Amino acid sequence: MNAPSARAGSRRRRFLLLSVAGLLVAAVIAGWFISAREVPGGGDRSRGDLPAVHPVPQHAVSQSGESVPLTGRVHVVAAPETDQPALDALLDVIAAAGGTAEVVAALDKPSEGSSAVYLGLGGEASPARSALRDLGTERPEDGEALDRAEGYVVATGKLEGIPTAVLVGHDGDGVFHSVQTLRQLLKAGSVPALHVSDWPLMETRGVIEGFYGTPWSHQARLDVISFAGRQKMNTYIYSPKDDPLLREKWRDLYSAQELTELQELIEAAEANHLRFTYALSPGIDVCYSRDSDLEDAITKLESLYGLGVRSFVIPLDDIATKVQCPEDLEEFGSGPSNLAKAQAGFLNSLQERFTAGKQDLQPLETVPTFYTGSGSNPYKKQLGRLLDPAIVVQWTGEDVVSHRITRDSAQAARRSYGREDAGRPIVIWDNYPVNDFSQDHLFMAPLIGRDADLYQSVQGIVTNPMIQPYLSLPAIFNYADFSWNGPAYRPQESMDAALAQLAGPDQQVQAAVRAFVDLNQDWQDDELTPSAPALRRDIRQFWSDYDAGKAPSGDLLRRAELLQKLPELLPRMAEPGFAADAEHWAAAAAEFGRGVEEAIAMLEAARRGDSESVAESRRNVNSALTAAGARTQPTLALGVVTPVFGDGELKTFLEDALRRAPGS
Ligand code: LTM
Repeated sequence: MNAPSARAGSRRRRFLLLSVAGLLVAAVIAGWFISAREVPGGGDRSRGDLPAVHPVPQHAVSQSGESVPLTGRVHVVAAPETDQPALDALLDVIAAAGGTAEVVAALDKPSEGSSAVYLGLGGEASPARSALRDLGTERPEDGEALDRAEGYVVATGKLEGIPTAVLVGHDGDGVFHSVQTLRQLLKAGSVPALHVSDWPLMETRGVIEGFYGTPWSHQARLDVISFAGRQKMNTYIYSPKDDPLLREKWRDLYSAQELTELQELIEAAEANHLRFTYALSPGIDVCYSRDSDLEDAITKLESLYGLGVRSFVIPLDDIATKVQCPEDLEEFGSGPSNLAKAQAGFLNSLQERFTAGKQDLQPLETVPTFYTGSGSNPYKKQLGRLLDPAIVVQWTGEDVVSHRITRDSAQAARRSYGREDAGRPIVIWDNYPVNDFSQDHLFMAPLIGRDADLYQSVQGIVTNPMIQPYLSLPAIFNYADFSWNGPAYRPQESMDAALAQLAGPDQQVQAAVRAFVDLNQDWQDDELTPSAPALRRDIRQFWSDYDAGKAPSGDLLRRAELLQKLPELLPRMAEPGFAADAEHWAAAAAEFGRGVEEAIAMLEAARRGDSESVAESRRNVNSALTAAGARTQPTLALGVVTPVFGDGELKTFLEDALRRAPGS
């Protein structure tokens, strides 16, 4: 769907749109020395009193034994080839805990009162793996964790007489992830006695900056990459629709300044164990059979390869659905599947001429022009038959914006883009929480409606976020949780954890963030994301008290007071970018908060028969309504728009109050 039609169709789509005894017996049978409970297969919620970890690990148990303090002297035992970002992250964690780290290649004479952390690969000969064996706490799941890509184990115990934590990864990614888990497990600067065996269920987990509208700033990209890395995602796809050098001017090469910024992003992605995927979208005016266009595409991709990019996608979405140039028409005819023939030829040639000989590239990906639905059509049939089977397809679900994505539908989609006997690997391009088609709205409800076992049908999932990068972080957190361990994903739990992390420790700030997010739940009228549930509850209670002639509970008034403080409280969040992105919505919410307070005062004055106060409050409610309706949010192509909240509950409340107060 192209931008204007996506926008025009926006409002239209609103409508289309385990017993403890049993476990102990099992543990004894297995010879595990554990004191905690666990639900296998990712249901990691009864892990004794271990701190919550997101994404939820496949297996995590608390154990009897000592915790490992990171507050004093800590020997970090790491072989020289240990992944540097993982080592840096570990040193950060120790410093934040108040400890002093000393990095050594082997632990000869640990000083008294010190602790040790082993960090490294899980190969049989590695010091970290030997340390894990020496702890004597290995569990059956460790084998799987250390066999699977990105898997890792975190275990604690005593070695050489000192408290020791061992962090072992299958590969560099796994080593890095183990540190991210450790970071969340600390309790008062110590690692509790535990054993975690973990791995991701989806191979591709990430963010696709793939929306229309103002592209993210360089700093925002760096921040999102760092956030995604901490949440164990592994992919960032650079595909902003309004970067002309990706689409309209796809043939043009980058300037030195642009190359420097791209280089920084590529390095940041590497340092956070993310794949930087570059998306070149030539479909607007490419002539698929013209050699010079193929050469131009190869030259552009080579320029990015030279910078260190090792993953590429050729998105062919939102373009003409038939070939355009005379050469293509002559070569592929004008039938309905001519586009698929032309695109398959172009992509296969890129695969042969650009990919061939480069051993370090990820499989090439594409977004077909028909990227939705699981049914077949002449285009998909032809593409499935002709396109190199190694090329991965990105797919958005049954719709462009898919409210539900099921395992069966993804299976059918795999088949529809593949050869008759075999499906094709697909990555879900998930159009949530993207708001380019509704730029006056924010979509901040937790990710819902995706089958927990989707990982069995797809290679991965990437979220297409909102134009506001920092307001997209909660959803990105949800996607990280869902894609790592779908069966353990609980939308609200994940969202609560995300908001707590982004807000930081201040309780008042946390309450402000929750109140703000509550106002922005409504995802195109989806029944699983009801609009402003907490506000609605307070409003309902208010009117019920009012109609019964009772004194109101005060919840609505407290909420109104909190909304008025949003512009002051949101900038105190641990993540300052959130407040900057939210600025105009927060200001409008504050005006609505003022209006609600005035409306309550107006209704109380009316009860007392104080007509002068009613009149004054009425004026104030009206001025709040006008101020809240101001056009303040700049957009790229739509001018300045009014920030809108959910289904307009605040506005409706004020209008109802004005109508019900005498003298209207
Ligand atoms: O979804 C795809 C493959 N393409 C575009 C996106 O760029 C856009 O962000 C979304 C939402 O408007 N719709 C699309 O069609």
